[in-house]
Amino acid sequence: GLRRIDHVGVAVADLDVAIEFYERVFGMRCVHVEENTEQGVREAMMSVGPDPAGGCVQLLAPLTPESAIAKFLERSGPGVQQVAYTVDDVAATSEELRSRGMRLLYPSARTGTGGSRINFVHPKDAGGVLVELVEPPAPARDER
Ligand code: V0V
Repeated sequence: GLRRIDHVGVAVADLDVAIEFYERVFGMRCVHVEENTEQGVREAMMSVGPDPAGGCVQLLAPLTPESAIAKFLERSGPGVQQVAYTVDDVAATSEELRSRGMRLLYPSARTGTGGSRINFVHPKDAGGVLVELVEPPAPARDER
């Protein structure tokens, strides 16, 4: 099942400009920057409070014009693109959600930020919200 909010993903045109904005205006701290070619993004994890496990904003900038983020920016402009939940077992939670009629975007999990394993529920099945499932890399970020 779902454990907590892992991050809220925000589509931005320019990653460095967005990082500076979130630091200066909201006082968030950039804890990780990564390029994920499979997902077509350059992304930054912004810790909301002192502990990133308390929840992050993930800034997402497109790497290519065909990427999901480029398409989103074109259609909707910058803004919230996804809500991501931490799960213990992405395969098991994906299967559970499939059994409840949700379309998962991938047959099996792909690689996300920091070596996590990720899958997504199609936004048309989840009330217009792109839902991401995140299984943190071992050792789990959250061992409670
Ligand atoms: C599209 N739609 C959305 C949406 N994207 N609604 C809410 N939130 C979004 N983000 C709506 C769109 O307005 C259309 O509605 C309809 O869905 C189109 O569906 P489609 O033609 O099936 O799909 P596309 O081509 O618009 O693509 C949407 C999906 C795509 C979600 C399938 O963005 C995707 O594959 N996303 C998963 C990968 C991803 O987002 N990667 C970037 C983050 P109408 O007009 O029909 O009503 S990478 C990441 O999060 C990482 C690395 C990490 O967390 O670690």
